[in-house]
Amino acid sequence: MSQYNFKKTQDNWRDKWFDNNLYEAKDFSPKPKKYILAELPYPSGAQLHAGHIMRYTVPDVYSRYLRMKGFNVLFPMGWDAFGLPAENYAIKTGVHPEVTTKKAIAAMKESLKQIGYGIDWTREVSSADPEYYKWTQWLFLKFYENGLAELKEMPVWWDDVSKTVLADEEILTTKEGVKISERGGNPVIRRNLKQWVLKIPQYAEKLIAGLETVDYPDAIKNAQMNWIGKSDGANIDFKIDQQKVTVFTTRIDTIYGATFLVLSPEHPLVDQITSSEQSDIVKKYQAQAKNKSDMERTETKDKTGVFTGAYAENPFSHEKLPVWIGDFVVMSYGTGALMAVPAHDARDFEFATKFNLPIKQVIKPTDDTKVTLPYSEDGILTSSDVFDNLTSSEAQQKMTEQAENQSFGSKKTNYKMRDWIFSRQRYWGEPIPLIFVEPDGHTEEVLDLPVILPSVPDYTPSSDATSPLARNTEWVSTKSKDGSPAKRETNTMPNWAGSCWYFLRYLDPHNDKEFASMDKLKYWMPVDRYFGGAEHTTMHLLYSRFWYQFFFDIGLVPNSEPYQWRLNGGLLLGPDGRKMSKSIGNVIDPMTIAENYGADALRTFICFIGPYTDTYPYNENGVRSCWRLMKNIYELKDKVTDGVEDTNVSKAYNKMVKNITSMFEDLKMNTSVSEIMIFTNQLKDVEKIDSKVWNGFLRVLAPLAPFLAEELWQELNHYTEWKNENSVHVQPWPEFDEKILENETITIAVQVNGKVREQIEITPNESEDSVKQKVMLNENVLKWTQFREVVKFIYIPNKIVSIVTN
Ligand code: ANZ
Repeated sequence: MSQYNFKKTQDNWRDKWFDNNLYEAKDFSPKPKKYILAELPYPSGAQLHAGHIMRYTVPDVYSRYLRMKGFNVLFPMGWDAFGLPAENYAIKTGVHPEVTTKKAIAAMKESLKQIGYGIDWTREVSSADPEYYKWTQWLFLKFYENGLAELKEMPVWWDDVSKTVLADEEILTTKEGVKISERGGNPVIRRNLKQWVLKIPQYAEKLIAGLETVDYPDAIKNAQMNWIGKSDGANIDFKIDQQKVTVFTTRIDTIYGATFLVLSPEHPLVDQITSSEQSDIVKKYQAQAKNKSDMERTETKDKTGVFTGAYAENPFSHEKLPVWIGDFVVMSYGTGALMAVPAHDARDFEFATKFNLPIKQVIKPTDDTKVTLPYSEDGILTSSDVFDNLTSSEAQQKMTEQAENQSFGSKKTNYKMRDWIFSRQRYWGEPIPLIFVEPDGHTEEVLDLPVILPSVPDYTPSSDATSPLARNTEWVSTKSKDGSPAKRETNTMPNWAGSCWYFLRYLDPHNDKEFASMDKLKYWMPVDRYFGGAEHTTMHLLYSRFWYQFFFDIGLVPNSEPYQWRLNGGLLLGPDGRKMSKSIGNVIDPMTIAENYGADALRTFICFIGPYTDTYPYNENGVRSCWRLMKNIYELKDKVTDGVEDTNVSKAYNKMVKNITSMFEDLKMNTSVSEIMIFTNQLKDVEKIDSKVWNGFLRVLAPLAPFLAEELWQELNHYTEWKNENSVHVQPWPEFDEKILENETITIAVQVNGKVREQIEITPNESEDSVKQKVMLNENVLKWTQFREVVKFIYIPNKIVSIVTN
């Protein structure tokens, strides 16, 4: 008997699969298509890590299953090769990012092959490849041409260690309240800089509406909605002498309860309205506010502010309200000014209490319950003149109408979502394909794409907020279309750029005329299943939806949502149940597991530990038992022979195929491994295994343990020479015989008045009527029911019958 040798098994087949493009997806195949996408990795220098294995194993099993089900499956992979991780790694090691990235890509690709992921490598793309980023630049210019990319002076997060600008969503707050960069954990500060922004807020409504049409878990939809942060309300003008200040409110119904206004310290009116007595104190306060971020200002519990000395007139009540400035009001939201209604808003309440300002209730609950202020619910208006007794929503409508009729206000919708800062002062990214033409510095597009990232020797960040590319004066000076001297934009695009559209390039990776042909886009899009990490719920997933929606609007893609379906995967924790971390020393290297136990055991283990979405600790015993499972299966092969009919095995086989089919459909790879284990044990108990059963079993095993299944399949069929069409991985998925399962019986208990009186045999899923008939005519049951009235007959399908008589 030969021994299970996973290494030999892997070496036998891996190269044959990949050298012969076994997993190649065919454009325009008449088979129905399935586009299965898993987020592409950063080749950041290290090898494949546990996170990658968690991300890719279940999608790979699923793609393999679909391929066998007869779909034309596309399961591609590429490299998100630009960006900080690769650059930081290069800086750390002193080797150029181009070199380190290429090396990392080669190593990771090799690992992905080792694990046996059925990837179509003919479509491999790398975002740092000029043939790829040429199109990233071209697509950026589409935004620019359509007014959605703009150079804007704005306060940005500045990471002073990495010397770069970061977007809001790349910032974390520590327990101590310190703001740090998500990648690298460096402290960040606010700085005003000129930046390219993409105007994603213009797509807020489309991003909201699109969520209705896609199949994402509610948690993802909600997170995106919160990120977009839509607020319906009104802008209302308050007069301050000859000036007017506009406030944004979502609760115009509370306007009779407004007792003061608060302006952001940066509000342009502050200097004009501040009285001379208050001037010093206002200036001092403004200077203090400057050093805080918007987030710090809105999140802090302790409200601060100062009085400007000015008064504003409430356009409804005509009361004069004191005007304050306070840093909890941010200039970047709404109009940078609010009417404070302390009775109905918690922040205003805190402010009013602290500074002893009046609190006036104007909303009461619909019933007569007593309320404690601040009361922030909707209700019935009171102390609001002609609007008394209206409901909040009636009042909102009427008051907005009046404001519009009398021209002191209008309906307004605001979004929390900000312009997306799209430039970085770093080297390792796509050059922004624009030039500034002298003498006035107006921007002009570079038409000759790609703008190649020059290979500079020194790519360390600069401390003056310019990109390292700015030091390369030869590259920076160029000429405009008409020959005028011009300077290149030296900022590069952020990490996110390449991943906004990579899934489109997979569809036509070698096209040098277009980013992808419309015919191919029409055939493959949208993505049927998109697997990724929870950390990408609001950034990558929103950004790429925005790009795609915009491309749809300008006719570049065939539909308006890129991903039909999305699932976020969980994490693999260290054996101690904590997040893997080098500093704790609990990092598990998947390649070491694969070396010790084989890729099939590793894959099966990752499937077995639980549902895709959950997070689990690594467990060496679990891997070992999956290795044992592989070994047990391998050893069964010597029992295989033709023509051994065994009804029990046949039933078990059909049941196993049926269960695993529905489990794979539902992505329950964890329970499918249990099914394989149960069935393997059953086969261990029989003397001979029918070759037809074995044939079907190997096909079911193939997605989970592709190497072992291939080895045994080739042996079963006595193939001597490799041919793609002989691979187990392109065989049809086995059918199961429902009839055999129907004949299977299960035994269930029959209780009469709480006591078990009989066991009867039924077939699974037998109808209740039929079960009832069997039960009521059963001799032993009749003993307890005859001549009595049956008041209840309860049948819990496939479990128990319970009869109650009087
Ligand atoms: C009066 C009022 C009464 C408000 C009330 C709320 C409750 P969301 O829902 O987040 O959009 N606000 C307006 N501009 C602001 C700014 N620049 N910085 C901080 N706060 C600002 O919040 C809208 C509400 O936040 C607005 O409605 C305003 O307070 C405040 F019972 O107006 B409200």
